[in-house]
Amino acid sequence: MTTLFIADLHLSEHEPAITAGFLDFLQREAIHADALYILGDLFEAWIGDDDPNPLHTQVAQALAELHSHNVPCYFIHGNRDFLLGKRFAKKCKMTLLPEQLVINVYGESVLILHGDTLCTDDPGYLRFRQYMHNPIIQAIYLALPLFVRQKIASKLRNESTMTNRTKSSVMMDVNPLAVIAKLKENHVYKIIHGHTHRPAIHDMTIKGRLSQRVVLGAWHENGSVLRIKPNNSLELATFPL
Ligand code: LP5
Ligand code: MN
Repeated sequence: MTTLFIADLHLSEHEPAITAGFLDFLQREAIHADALYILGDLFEAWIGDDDPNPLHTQVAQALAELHSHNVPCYFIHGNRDFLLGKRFAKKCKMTLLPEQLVINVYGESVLILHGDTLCTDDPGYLRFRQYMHNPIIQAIYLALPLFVRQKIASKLRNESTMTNRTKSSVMMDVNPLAVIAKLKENHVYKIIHGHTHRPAIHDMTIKGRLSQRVVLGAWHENGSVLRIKPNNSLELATFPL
């Protein structure tokens, strides 16, 4: 019995080894789990559920396979795939969750989220995020022809890669005070997120009690997964793809 958490796979047709590693992970491990939580950025960039990319069909079929083995799969949007919608989620037979949620994992309350909203030292990004999450802007974007959407997505990805080079390491990480505030607001002592690509288990003390922040790793040469067992033990593992 294990509950699995992953994030930041950034799947794309240009990285077939990561896709192959993910499909293998689903077959080998996730299919035996109690549940799989995907905490955002499953895809490199999502431009709409109507994108006929064959990679998406392949991933949807593999995720739907979990459902047929009674393994529920849950998804929280990341900053790359925030447009992933109900139509694709239905194909994957996965449940779309709100941007942050307290879940019960073997009797313990755990807050899960992608992690970008904790980067409060980067107000420029948070403004950009607010703009990208505006429903009117999203509706206009989704009404554009696919090739235009693809062009805009590539432009945004390039801009992001360029501006990230100019940002400090502190700015690119979560803000520790924002983390503590989030834990307190939600009355939890455990938080799991991705986004920063800095896998670690951080111990903290909140209201005199041990508290933990788990950061999931991005998938590059290796895959990364957090396993929680019924005794609430945490194992943050990497494995070759
Ligand atoms: O993603 P990553 O790891 O590179 O960096 C993120 C932040 N960047 C982003 C941008 C995404 O990578 C782009 C995703 C495209 C998705 C598909 C298109 C959907 C379009 C929908 C329209 C409604 O999230 C980056 C953070 C970093 O994480 C660490 O937290 O720093 O933030 C930025 O790069 C934002 C910049 O700081 C500010 C904004 C630059 C504005 C560029 C405008 C270009 C306009 C072009 C329009 C055609
Ligand atoms: Mn991210």
